[in-house]
Amino acid sequence: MPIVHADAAAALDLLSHARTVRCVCHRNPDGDAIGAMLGCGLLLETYLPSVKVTFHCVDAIPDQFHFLPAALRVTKVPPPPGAGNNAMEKDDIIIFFDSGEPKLTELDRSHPQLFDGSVRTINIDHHPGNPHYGTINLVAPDLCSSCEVVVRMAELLQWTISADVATCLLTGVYTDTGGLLHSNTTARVYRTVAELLRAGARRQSIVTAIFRTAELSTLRLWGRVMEKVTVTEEGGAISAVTEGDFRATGAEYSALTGAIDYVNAVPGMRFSLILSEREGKVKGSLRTLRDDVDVSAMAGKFSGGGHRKAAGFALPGKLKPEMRWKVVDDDAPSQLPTSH
Ligand SMILES: [Mn+2]
Repeated sequence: MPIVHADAAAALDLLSHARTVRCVCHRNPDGDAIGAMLGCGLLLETYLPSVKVTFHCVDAIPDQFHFLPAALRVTKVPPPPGAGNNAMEKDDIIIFFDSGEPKLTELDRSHPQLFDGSVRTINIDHHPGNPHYGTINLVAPDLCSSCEVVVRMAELLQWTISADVATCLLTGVYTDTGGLLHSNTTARVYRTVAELLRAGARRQSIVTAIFRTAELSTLRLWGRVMEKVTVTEEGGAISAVTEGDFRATGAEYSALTGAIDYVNAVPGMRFSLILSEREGKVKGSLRTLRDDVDVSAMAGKFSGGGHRKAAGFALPGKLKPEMRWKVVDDDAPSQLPTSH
């Protein structure tokens, strides 16, 4: 369902009666989660000046996004609703950004009141499986990013986007489309980009920070990923990163983001996969360039999910390498017995 004027008006009605609006994005925040949260929060500060806006995420904002306006205002979890000096007030409103399901905020256990209807919430997202857990849901799976949802909301409310807000929102459009390269880059996305540039979005700062800057430790981690790519009989390009690789290179887990697009570049593959060990879990990131392969269904077999062309899963355990060797004799008419 596309977002219509009534949705934006209902959100505005809720927000304009709030004392504090607490903006929350998902764990391991990416450019879209951060950009949508900051961009929307800054818009609210302009158009609803009597409302106090705060920003929250369970995980720290990665350094590469610190150039965004208000990035340094993001704090950890919001106070729980209920009694006490710093408690969340009953007229506080929560806005969730880019969180396809409650558990991605990691507040579902510590703050269950945010999901059982006792606190009023707005759910701004673009993931297809979003179960509409908010009091008001601005969920548009046809849009490339949550940032594009915020652009749409501003359009419907006839709010003008400032250069600062445009910079936040263009960041999410860029990161969720892989720099306007993924298949979700529709004609509409180019129009959104044009609007944000016209509003003064600092495109070069985004390109430099997101696509043209990499820590030495990241490059070394990526080196290990590329070196270990193998190709399976099922047409998968697969690589793996162990805790040892993270330790030896000094790279953070988040440094792996983006490496999958290079593994996915091996010609003729049906899909690509990077497995990574993280604190007793193995995370899998899946990509495909093909229309006849659905990697979200593959991820689903391991209790994961995502989109048809980009998906992921996490399993408890660690990685164990397996080497296979085959003996062949070039001169012999038939193959020798195979040994593993
Ligand atoms: Mn997103």
